[in-house]
Amino acid sequence: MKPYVYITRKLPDEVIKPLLQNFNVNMWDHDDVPVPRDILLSEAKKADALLTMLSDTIDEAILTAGKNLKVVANLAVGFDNIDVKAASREGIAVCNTPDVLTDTTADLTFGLLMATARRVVEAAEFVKEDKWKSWSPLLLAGHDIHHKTLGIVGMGKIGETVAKRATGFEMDILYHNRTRKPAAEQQLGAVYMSFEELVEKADYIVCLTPLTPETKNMFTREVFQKMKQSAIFINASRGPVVDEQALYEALVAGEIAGAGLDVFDKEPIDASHPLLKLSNVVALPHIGSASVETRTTMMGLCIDNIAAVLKGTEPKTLVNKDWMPLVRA
Ligand code: 8YV
Repeated sequence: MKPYVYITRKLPDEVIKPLLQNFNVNMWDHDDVPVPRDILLSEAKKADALLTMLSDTIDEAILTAGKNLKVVANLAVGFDNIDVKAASREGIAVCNTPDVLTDTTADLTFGLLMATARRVVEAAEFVKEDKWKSWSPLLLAGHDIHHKTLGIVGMGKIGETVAKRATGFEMDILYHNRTRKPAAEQQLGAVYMSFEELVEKADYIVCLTPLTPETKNMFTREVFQKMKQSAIFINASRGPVVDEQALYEALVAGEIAGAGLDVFDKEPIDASHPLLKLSNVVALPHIGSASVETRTTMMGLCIDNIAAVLKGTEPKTLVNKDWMPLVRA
């Protein structure tokens, strides 16, 4: 019997083709809703491999139920939806999609910063809604990006690539990270500082840190109050890194000038959410890595990782470096 691969979202035929020769493949065939928990659980019980998305919670219950499960390949660089420790304990490889999405996510992050600072979305709606009746000097005037100070919180690969983009705009670059990044300091002139100092000094604060117990809710009301009143906050990492209520209150109180958000506490965010009512908020549906080229490459990488593990070899992008495949009956 061929090993069984379950994919939690419909992927294009040409992407899954390489799997079909050696594996039985089944997919959750509805683009508009994530796979329900009970179906995920029953599929995990049968599957040798799962190809998952960020919206699938792959917790201990799913992992221990997967008696044949050998690999979970997540279509994302982040893996905060997966209990990696439990996976290691169960001998299940966890794979992600780093590197291939770095440039694309940095492009979107920088674009979101530009859109928010220069009020691009508001201005585009203004034209389409037939509100453009005359010209005035400060009509939809935003703020400059060039020569301003960019503060990057989370200087991983995406953070460094955003910093690279910023050098083209002759920005001063500040960063905060768990570890110092000598290459970014030497090559991009990025200046390391504490989180507290960074949020006070930066004109634009870009959050790119992974979601961990340490980063959860790190942007509190107090943090927003420390920012300049002209500051713009960009989040392209994970929603729960921010206290969303605090962000809303800071925006309404004029403690910061705007926010560009690609991620939210609860995704998809409800359209009635108060944050979405604010004209100085640009909201996107978590599209950081969403270019056709990059998503196709990410899907291919997941497929390659699954094929590698099911063949008994090491996958290209393994998260749990302590993974030891169990010999399963
Ligand atoms: C994912 C992301 O594509 O890679 C990540 O961690 O957040 C995005 O690039 C998206 O979450 C879909 O799973």
